[in-house]
Amino acid sequence: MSYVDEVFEKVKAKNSHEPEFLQAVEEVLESLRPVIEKNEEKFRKDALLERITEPERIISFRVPWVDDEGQVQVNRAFRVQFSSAIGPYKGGLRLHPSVNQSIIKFLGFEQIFKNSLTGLPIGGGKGGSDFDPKGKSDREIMAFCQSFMTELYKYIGKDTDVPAGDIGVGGREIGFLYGQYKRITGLYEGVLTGKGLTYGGSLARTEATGYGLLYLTAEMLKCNGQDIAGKTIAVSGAGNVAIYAIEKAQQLGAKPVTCSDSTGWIYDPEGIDVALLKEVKEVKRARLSEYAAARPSAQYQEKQNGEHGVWSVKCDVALPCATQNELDLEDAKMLVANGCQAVAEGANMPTTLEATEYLQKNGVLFCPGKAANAGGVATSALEMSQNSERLSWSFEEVDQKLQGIMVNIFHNLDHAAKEYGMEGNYVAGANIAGFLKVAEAMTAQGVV
Ligand code: NDP
Ligand code: 2IT
Repeated sequence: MSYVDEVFEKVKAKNSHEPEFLQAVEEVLESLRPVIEKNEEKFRKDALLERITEPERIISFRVPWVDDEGQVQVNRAFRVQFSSAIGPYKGGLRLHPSVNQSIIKFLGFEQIFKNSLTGLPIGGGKGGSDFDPKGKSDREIMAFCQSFMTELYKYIGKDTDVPAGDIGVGGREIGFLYGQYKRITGLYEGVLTGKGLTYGGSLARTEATGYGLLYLTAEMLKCNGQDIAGKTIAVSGAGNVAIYAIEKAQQLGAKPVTCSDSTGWIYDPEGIDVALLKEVKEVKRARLSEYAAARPSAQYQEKQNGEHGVWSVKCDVALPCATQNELDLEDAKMLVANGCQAVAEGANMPTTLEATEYLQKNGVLFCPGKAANAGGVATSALEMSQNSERLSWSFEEVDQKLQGIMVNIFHNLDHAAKEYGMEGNYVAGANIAGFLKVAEAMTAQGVV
């Protein structure tokens, strides 16, 4: 059996109850075949793939907090410190009822390669809890965040592990988490990114993931003889990534016509009104039905299982920006039938393996999340740099660095795909380019 197959069998046996983690590992290992085959005995002897697929550390803990009725609630929380080969653990915190160890491990595993692709010195980690922020008061959110940090602070620090936001964690939550870290430790340090601008945050971090997604998508189209300007875009999600993807798409002359949340989706043929979307989702924290109520051109559909949602809309480019496995094979068929030419993942692993394969086989340009959404974590690393030098850079300076990083990422994965004889396979290119740096660092540092 090849070393790659051997390791995947072991990973499956050890983690049979973690489907999302296995999905992420399968995709990466498949891509790495040509790299591993070149030097199979060395990789096997060093157990490099066994090490890279096993987290350095998983911390799991309970989070007790008191709700507004005086009732004690208990949630389960995780921090997976996956790989510190190229820098301190770095990755977001997710608050969503679906969070479990499989989800946090898949996210932490993806983060290793994503962070490597940014070219910046950050290792891979991820955390979160099954706490549901929906419908909670600000006081309840604060109570949860303070209790969460009261355990988490023991394992993080500006040079060891630097969490940030993800689903359900934005500026409000990062503020509460930061305040509690500072109170317990007495340290005013860059232990979290995505901070507010008054206490060490970076300009353009809020926009970075969505903007970065568009910078990369524009470059991918350009290198394939196309222009982002004039393209009709289907976007899913209505959170941090989706909102700023829509904003940047419009600035680049494209027309995003959809967005979605956990209750339904919007088709707005005149183009999404970003100011209204921000008002509904960022300020009021309301449902998308409120967007439709305020906008005559928009149609709202309740979410229904088995329907294609935003992927049923005719578009040139699709940007899934909500959550994992939200674009399946049937959705992919619909996109292809409707003439979609490119898919770039704003979310982490939003496209199933079958859907990815179908899109690639049908000539759709496909950029995986670990490359396409790396602008968020890259700008987090820029926030860490600013905190270290106790200076803050202008919006333009950060935005320009972000653009450079995204263009560079695309060329690196394009180059890696070509070098290994898989031209145009950006999934393989991203996994290979991300892996090579981490593998070299691991080898150099010996058996740790
Ligand atoms: P947010 O919490 O800001 O937004 C998530 C959006 O997706 C919301 O509109 C949410 O609906 C919608 N959604 C629909 N279905 C689901 C579901 N089943 N589970 C969770 N959300 C759902 O998160 P982000 O925009 O930050 O994250 C979106 C994706 O992008 C995630 O995959 C995340 O891992 C990834 N990502 C985020 C980065 C960042 O910097 N924030 C960086 C890189 C990747 P509703 O409004 O009803 O809650
Ligand atoms: O998935 C991701 O890359 C993020 N949620 C951002 C992580 C970070 O540390 O900024």
